[in-house]
Amino acid sequence: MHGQSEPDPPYSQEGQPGRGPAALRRSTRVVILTGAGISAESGVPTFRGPGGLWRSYRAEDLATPQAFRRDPELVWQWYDWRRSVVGACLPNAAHRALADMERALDDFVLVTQNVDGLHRLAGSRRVLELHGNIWRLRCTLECRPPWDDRRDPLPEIPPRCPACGALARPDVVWFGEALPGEVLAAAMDASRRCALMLVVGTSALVQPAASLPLLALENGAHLVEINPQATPLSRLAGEVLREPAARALPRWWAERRPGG
Ligand code: BJW
Ligand code: ZN
Repeated sequence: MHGQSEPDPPYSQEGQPGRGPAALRRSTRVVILTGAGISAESGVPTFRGPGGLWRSYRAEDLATPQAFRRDPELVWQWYDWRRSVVGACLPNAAHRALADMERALDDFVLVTQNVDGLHRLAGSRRVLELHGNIWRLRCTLECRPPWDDRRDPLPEIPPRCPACGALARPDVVWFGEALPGEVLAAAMDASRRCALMLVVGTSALVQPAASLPLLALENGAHLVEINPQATPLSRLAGEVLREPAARALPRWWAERRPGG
């Protein structure tokens, strides 16, 4: 699906009729934005849509600072359960294709809204985690930097800061909280600079992540969406693959991998 006014994809100039798209250049500036859908085929539940977490739980009861102040034990039980679910999941072919993309391209930035850590597990080195990481905890009094804790289940609910004994919280971004400033700034900068942005498995409803593709478009980038369902971005994308990520992304990449 090609929007009429979209610029040509960065690879079309080299494409030969009837032979499909040509390879990207190593130097093509690429940004990837991923959401929960990329991990769906690994077994991680998404938030919205069929089987999504927000079908069974209210976001306001669990993913806000108010909810945590009201009932830290309830919030932690939910996160402990989600850690056990994610801990049993492995990266899929879409995560692996992105790790390979990082190795094959010189200017590649992977931005994720996911907190599951599966991109790193697949071999991605540089990942901008906009919404934090479910395997990291932080002290509510901020007496020390956040720390990794992969214990599953956690031995104590709610967990405490090992340094000062205050309540610990998951190092994730809840509704109404600011995203980590440097991470967001780097994601915005990369989005403005890129020639090609791939948006994979996000409903594109949650701000400010959902605005990154708009920054890319404003600066003339080609936008590709991989998602079985339509999103607010679909009509803006120059290319839409209405398929699950683990099928579409490895194929998209294999057809465009430089020198291969
Ligand atoms: C597949 C697939 C397959 C299925 N293959 N695809 C402007 C306008 C309106 C509201 C706001 C605004 N600016 C800010 C707000 C408020 C709010 C917001 O955006 N609300 C909207 C929902 C209305 N934003 C915030 O509050 C943010 N903070 C903020 O802006 O702060 C400002 C501030 C500044 C200074 C000081 C103080 C404040 C924070 C947002 C935090 C989001 N947190 C969560 C939870 C993280 C922790 C946890 O995991 O528990 O992040 S909510 C949840 O949504 C999670 C996700 O990262 C995020 C996005 O979801 P995602 O990834 O898109 O998943 P789904 O489920 O929605 O979609 C999955 C998609 O996959 C679907 O499209 C499927 O079709 C597809 N799919 N299978 C490919 N196999
Ligand atoms: Zn502390």
